[in-house]
Amino acid sequence: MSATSSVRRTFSGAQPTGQLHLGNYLGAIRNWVHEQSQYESYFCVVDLHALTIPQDPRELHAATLRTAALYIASGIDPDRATVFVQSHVGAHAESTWLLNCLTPMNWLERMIQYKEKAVKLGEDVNIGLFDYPVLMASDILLYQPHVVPVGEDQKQHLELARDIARRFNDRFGETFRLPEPLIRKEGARVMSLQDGTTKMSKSDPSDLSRINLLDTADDIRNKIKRAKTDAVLGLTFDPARPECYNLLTIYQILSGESPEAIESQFAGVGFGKFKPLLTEVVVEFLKPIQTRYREVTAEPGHLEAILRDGAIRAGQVAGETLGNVRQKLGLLAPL
Ligand code: ATP
Ligand code: LTN
Repeated sequence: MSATSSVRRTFSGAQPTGQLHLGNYLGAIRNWVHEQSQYESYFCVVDLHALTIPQDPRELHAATLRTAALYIASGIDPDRATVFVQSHVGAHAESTWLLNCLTPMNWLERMIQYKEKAVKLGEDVNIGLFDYPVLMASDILLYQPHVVPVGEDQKQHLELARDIARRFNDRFGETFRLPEPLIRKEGARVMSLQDGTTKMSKSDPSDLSRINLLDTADDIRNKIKRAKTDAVLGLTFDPARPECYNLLTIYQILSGESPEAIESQFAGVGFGKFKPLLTEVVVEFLKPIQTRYREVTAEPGHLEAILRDGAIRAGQVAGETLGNVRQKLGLLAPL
């Protein structure tokens, strides 16, 4: 498939670390579900990215299957979209080496996610963490996608992928399509329940900071009860009240009500009244996802078959682009 093909494609992925949370769902996965009907879609469990921070091997193995199952449970239809595991398609790692040799160090030194994670990890920073965005660029560019649906935090990485693609095309001739980020404003940045100024994240050490898609009703009740709030009476979408803004936004997206209706409903109310209602909305929203998750994982071999099939389909597309890249670079074809 060349960059000029008329097939509209989308590609995205999430790391199998911990389990997916409401931020992942609202910022990314729910958009994938929407996109799959309009695009030829590739959704990847990016296990090689997870290795950039120390992982327990058994947990990584379990989290890879869990993440794939959660894609399906969230509404990704494996008959429409290709669901696969990154490390099952060797082209991702090979292409990363090739693109590494074109990417200036200082492009990577500017990456905010690297800088933030490096500070947290101290001495544990490895080259993979630094190189993370080039692996991500490979993931994307190999599939020639038109759009890449992600949360706000990934915008800079997408710009880098475009820069790498542009540089390759300039030097070696038109090869990669420059993908557009697809960042839906609503839900693009769901914040931690413990701090309305930092994003909800799988790697936050406090589980109270996030609502996981597989949390029980009791977990959810407890987390929302203990969520940080302010002392102002009356709930509003006021960016100066980050915790209030975040909880109302979650309520708004999950309930489907308009911001105006929500503000008027909660104008004279405090968090004590609001929190049980939010709990109910979240619990009800997650129920069908959790039921579907149990179904997907109950049938032995079902998920494995989806991933096996996905890797074959993904491998064909990625292999074609990689072959083209190798040829453009002047690498001798295998004899
Ligand atoms: P980690 O904390 O381990 O880096 P993460 O929670 O950021 O993980 P990823 O697997 O890196 O999750 O992200 C998967 C997708 O979810 C990406 O498209 C990312 O932009 C999106 N995403 C992650 N966190 C949020 C959030 N808080 N709000 C909206 N979107 C998010
Ligand atoms: N870095 C992304 C995960 C990711 C991704 C991708 C997203 C890896 N490769 C390709 C979109 C397209 C993150 O969410 N942390």
